[in-house]
Amino acid sequence: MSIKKVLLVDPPFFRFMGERQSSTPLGLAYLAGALKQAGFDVTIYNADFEHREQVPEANKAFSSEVSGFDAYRRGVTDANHPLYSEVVDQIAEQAPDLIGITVKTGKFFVSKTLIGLIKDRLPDVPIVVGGNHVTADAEHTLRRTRADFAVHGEGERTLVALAQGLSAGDAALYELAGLSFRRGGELVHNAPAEQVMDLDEIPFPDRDCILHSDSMTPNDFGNLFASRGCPFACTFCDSRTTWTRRVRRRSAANVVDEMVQIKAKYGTTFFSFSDDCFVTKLDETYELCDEIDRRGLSALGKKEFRFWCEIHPNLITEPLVRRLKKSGCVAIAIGAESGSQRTLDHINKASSTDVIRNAARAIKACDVDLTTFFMIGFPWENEADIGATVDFMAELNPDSGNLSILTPLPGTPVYDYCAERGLVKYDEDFLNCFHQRSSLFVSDAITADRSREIITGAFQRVDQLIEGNRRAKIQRTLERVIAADSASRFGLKLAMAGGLTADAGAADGPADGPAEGADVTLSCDQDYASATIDVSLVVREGTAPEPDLAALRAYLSAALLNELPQYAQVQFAAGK
Ligand code: B12
Ligand code: SF4
Repeated sequence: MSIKKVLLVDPPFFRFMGERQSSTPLGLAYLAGALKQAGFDVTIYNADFEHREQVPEANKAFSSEVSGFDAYRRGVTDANHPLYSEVVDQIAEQAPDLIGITVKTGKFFVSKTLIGLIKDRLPDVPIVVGGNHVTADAEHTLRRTRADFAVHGEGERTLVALAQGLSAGDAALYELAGLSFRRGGELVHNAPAEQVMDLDEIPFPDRDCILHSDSMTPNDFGNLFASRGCPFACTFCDSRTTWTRRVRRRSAANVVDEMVQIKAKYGTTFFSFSDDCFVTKLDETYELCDEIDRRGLSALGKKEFRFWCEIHPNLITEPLVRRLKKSGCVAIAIGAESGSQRTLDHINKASSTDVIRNAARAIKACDVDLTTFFMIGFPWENEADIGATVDFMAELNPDSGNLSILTPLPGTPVYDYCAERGLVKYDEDFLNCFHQRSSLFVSDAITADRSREIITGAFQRVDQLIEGNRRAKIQRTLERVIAADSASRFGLKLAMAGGLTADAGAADGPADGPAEGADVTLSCDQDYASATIDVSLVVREGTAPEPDLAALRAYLSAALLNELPQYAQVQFAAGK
């Protein structure tokens, strides 16, 4: 069989909820880079990206995810759902010789149905699966789906060797490390593949071959990895199943080469380091910062270049944050996980609420945005633990953050803990593998009905907290922008009319500003993922001469976006 064209597919998930996932599927892009280097023609199809309509990005208001998840569960289990036929049509249209599908545990059921439908339509095209779920349990994946091959662990080398072996009809492919396959009625699992020790040897992820990439925004291309692996061992986390606790790091030059390439090709301004633990050794982090500076990226200013990363709280200090900020870091995420010290100990976070508090303080002290990740619903937790977690999140007062419900992932110690107590059903519960829903709540101490109340209340509180902080930040920024116009260039004095409101129409009542001039009122809608700042300008009666409002609008818009480049636009209320 001659293999020329390989199609790599990320199955839909958020689209069943009426949302979409538009960022680069990085694992597939890495595989595409390696396959292209070996001479194959490759296309990536992110079937979770609705490219035709403006549907919301995933991960917006948490309280709305709960209802979206019900739609997902109904859709996923219905093989006649129109989304499946659309995806299979797209796949068939590509006429691939080999199909690779990435399978996370939460996408297991979608993948299973999809593979069945592809096999019905394209019975002669071999299907290989890989990804986190396959690495955790290749046996289960092959047994429960109609895939022909499974690649476990790091995929680049094994997939290239498999495609070459299939193309050449070489029986030696069945000896490939990292491969599982069917032989007669049996499943065969070869030994794990060696990891690539020098990550610089791996070609850059190929983002050019993503289908519908012309509908992606420049920043959808900005997710990247500077390292693989995390030295910590949190008991709920599945990262080490694929990457192990040994950290391998790309050279600073190699990482920045990729950033420069992404920026030049796609106009990306915001880069998101998805590393499990962006900082492990300080000297390596500083080397990366130096390289970013040396190549002129940080000098571009945050409107043109900025980045985000996640760091373990134990490693955060003010000098580190200041150094990162100097090189363009505008936001740092910490896996705070819990406000209950007994839960932190139980999950082996190797940290304490005091350490986490200090890490949050250090980030805020440097005026870098703080993102916090918290989890509730561990099997041993009671209402007091959950309350302590939501209170702790409120105390840290992050600029953005996630509250997740524990989903036990197969292969993790927390999964084993739950399994021993009969709290999870293997396979069946993979349908519930989503951190923002209440359908699988494994706490022993809390009833299902009560858990739903707790989760709804907690999500609402988190939404309010984050939305409130977002508004406060925009208001502080506008106040700074207004104060900076000390020369009153526009022939009138500006004043904030009251606080930032949620309603664009609220600009009518003059506040305590000057008798002449303009009141500026800001609003932002309640959408968690809002990318627009609404501004109202109300010029006080009797203000003379008539101010140049067009110039004023242009000034406010440019100044706000310069300070808050994450907002797509500043828009002025009609007629103002
Ligand atoms: C960024 C990220 C996200 C982003 C994804 C954005 C995007 N465009 O991809 C978002 C926020 C959407 C996300 C969502 C979720 N995520 Co997530 N995510 C990650 C994170 C941090 C990085 C992913 C990544 O880019 N990895 C880098 C690439 C290079 O690795 P890779 O994809 O695994 O691919 C390699 C191999 O696995 C293999 N491979 C992968 N696919 C294939 C396919 C074939 C054919 C072959 C041969 C090989 C192969 O080869 C690749 C190259 O070596 C990982 C943690 C991590 N360190 O990986 C968690 C992780 C993948 N997420 C996880 C989870 C649980 C979730 C959620 C369920 C959380 C939730 N909200 O409920 C959802 C799932 C949504 C869904 N159903 O898909 C778990 C998955 C565990 C599991 N067993 O499935 C991880 C491992 C986190 C963890 N520490 O436990 N996530
Ligand atoms: S620090 Fe993060 S990536 Fe590392 S084990 Fe803990 S949760 Fe996983």
